[in-house]
Amino acid sequence: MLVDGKWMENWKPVQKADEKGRFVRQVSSFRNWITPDGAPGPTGEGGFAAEAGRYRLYVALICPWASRALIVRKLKGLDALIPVTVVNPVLSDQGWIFGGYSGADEDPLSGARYMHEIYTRADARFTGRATVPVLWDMKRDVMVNNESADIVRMLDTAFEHLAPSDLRLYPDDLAAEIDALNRCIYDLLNNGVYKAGFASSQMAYDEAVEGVFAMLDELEERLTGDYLFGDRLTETDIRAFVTLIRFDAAYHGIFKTNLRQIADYPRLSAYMARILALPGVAGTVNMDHITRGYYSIKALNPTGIRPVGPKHIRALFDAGN
Ligand SMILES: N[C@@H](CCC(=O)N[C@@H](CS)C(=O)NCC(=O)O)C(=O)O
Repeated sequence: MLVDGKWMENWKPVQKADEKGRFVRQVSSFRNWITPDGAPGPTGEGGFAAEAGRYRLYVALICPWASRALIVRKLKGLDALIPVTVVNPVLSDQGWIFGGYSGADEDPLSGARYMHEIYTRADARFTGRATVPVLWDMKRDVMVNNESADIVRMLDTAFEHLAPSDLRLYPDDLAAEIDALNRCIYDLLNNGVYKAGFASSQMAYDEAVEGVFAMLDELEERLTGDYLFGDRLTETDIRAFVTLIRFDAAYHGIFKTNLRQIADYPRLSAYMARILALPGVAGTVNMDHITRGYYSIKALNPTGIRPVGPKHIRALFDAGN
């Protein structure tokens, strides 16, 4: 991680643990919002008006948080307005690195080698982990935001005048329910799999795995319609999807969340396939980056060997995902 703008030590996957060995994720620190006219958003400062070609999204295709921003960019038809840079799926000793892998880009802005250079460009004395996604303002040359939950929300509304869309992923009438379900899905499932994978005590692992499968069971029960809120696709579906699509291919093995697979849940499997079939979504899912990335986490898999299965995941590879 960076301390006072300097890279301090070799990259380690566990960001922080509590006294019982539970994985603790870092809180994001750049929290400005793009808005239609540059007025301040719910957090941070103003001055970030929606403009075509002004902002760049840095992502890793292995990363579920980055992927949710990427999916929303697609679904809202913002590809032409917001260019994307994809990092190498394999974390280096200095965190995310640019280029050097099929489907990974060089940094087009500053020719940076590591993602942490993007952070020190934003704040020369930055302390923390250099995470993706990052939304960068190429006009002011500053970081707008590095929290995917915020990025998802601003992409839902800020560019409406430039790219009109009927899709509203966080509609007012569902806001409270979306927030409540997001909280459970984040804690037990999205971050729950990481808590299982990076637990440093049996107790922390057991607790996390119990939460993961309790949440999956609950979602399976709930899914009587096409989406979690009936027939309307919302950001909650995108949040669930990014973990479901990685589950059998990566988490079930590398994070040991192996009580069941998504393939064992009929409704969740159909739901995942439904979202994958939405226009543009399949293009954001890169099974090679996902499996290569997770299975190269040295602390969990020192040899870096990628498993050949499970078999049903091969179909996703073969479909070009
Ligand atoms: N709160 C952030 C979390 C992002 C995050 O943890 N990203 C991981 C990849 S999945 C990362 O970049 N980790 C690099 C590191 O911790 O050094 C968000 O949702 O945007």
